[in-house]
Amino acid sequence: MLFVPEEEWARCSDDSDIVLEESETILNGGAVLDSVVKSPDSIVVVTRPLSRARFDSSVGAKYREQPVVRPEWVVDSLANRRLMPLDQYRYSFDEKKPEATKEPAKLEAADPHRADQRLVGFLSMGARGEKGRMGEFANNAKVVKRFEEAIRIYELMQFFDKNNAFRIKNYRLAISAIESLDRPLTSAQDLKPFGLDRGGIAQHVEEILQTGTFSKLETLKQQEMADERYQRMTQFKKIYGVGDKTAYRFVKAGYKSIQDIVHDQEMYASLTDAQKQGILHYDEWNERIPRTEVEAHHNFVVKEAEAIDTNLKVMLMGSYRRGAETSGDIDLIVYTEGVNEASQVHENLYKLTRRLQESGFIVCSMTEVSPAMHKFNGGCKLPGAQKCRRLDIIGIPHAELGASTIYFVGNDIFNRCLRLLAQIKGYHLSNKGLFLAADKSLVESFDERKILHTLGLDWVEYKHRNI
Ligand code: 8DG
Ligand code: MG
Repeated sequence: MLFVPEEEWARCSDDSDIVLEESETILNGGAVLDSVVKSPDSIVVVTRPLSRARFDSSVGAKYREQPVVRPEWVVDSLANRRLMPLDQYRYSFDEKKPEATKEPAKLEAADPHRADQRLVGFLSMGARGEKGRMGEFANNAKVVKRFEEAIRIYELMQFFDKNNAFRIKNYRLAISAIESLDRPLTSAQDLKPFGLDRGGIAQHVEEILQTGTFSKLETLKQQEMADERYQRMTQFKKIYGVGDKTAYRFVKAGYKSIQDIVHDQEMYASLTDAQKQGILHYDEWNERIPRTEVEAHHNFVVKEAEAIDTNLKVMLMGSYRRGAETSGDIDLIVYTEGVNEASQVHENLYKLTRRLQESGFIVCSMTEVSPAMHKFNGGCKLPGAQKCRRLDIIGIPHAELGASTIYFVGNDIFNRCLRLLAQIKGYHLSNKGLFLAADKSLVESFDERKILHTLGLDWVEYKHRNI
């Protein structure tokens, strides 16, 4: 069972955080791990067959009034990056089947509506499939894009004027409805099943479809341009390590520029090390890094690693591995062939980090550099280069190469879908490996293909993991 706090789903639209991990398995051998449940308003997702009696005796008292849905809702919400309308996904409790099975769920006869099969389809070719439909669904995409833009501006305004919550919710509902349509949008009448064929949303849909323009959005854009506070929010949120709350603190304090933050000694002292570095490297860290430069950084680290130990391997991960022309940062995995013991793994990462610091390549660090370190987050510069780039390194046991690669190649939506698929099938997937959910025994951690295969997937090319 998963618990998905509704407000977290509401935030999916800005792609900042879909918190499936944070609200993971609650029913664990019959014990309810209440502390994991973030909010009693959560939507309850039943991932294994469950009887009403079992539900009532475990979490029913707290969640009786909350929507209980099938995992297809999560699948479709992740695929669309939107909170889908709940009605068509309601869970009907299974009174016959026992739910406590120690075996991973077996695939039954093909049923295109089953969540696991839909996930397999989505993960194997979902991204390509969706893109292929874009032409035919151009009007749907056009309306969604305009509504998304309106939501973005309303969300900015929301910090200063709380009157827009219902508008944001209405636009989100409309987007969910449009994205769940299985045919091209031709008029607001198509949204009748969702009760959106009348009222403001219907008018906006008609206007966009008939004229290609959206006058409300134009007004909102003008309001955004006219109000400096909104622009400052956007500017401050681009500081590495700064989220909505801190950005709002800066705007409320009256800062107009990044320099204003630095000049307020008290405020500056209250910031985290990462935020301070984010301020220092504001321009550089907001720039995308060309693919060839990512490769140059990798080559540099590989040479330094070889100088320490020829068995110390460095692999590029992240968006680079998914074929991106530019990357936001440089993501590296480091392991030593045949080394799996944690203390040794940490020690080797430490040796490499120290060497990179001494050579002047690493110029700043946001994590403690010590013989117990398991990751490094900081900044680096190639010899003779002007620009500092963001660098993330994780040190892993060799035996976990496959699971770590899946995790660090991403993207995060691909990972979340994969973890959900694992859960539906009675497994638990993390960056450490694929485990049986029932007894936590390891199924596979080294071989990426085997992990995918166990979950019912053929090999998924990295470039097809941009979902
Ligand atoms: P970019 O740097 O070019 O912007 O894209 P990226 O390489 O895909 O993103 P990243 O922020 O560098 O993260 C690398 C991978 O880590 C990402 O593709 C998937 C994995 N990852 C998760 N969950 C999360 C998460 O919550 N935050 C981040 N930053 N990465 C995550 O699976
Ligand atoms: Mg990256």
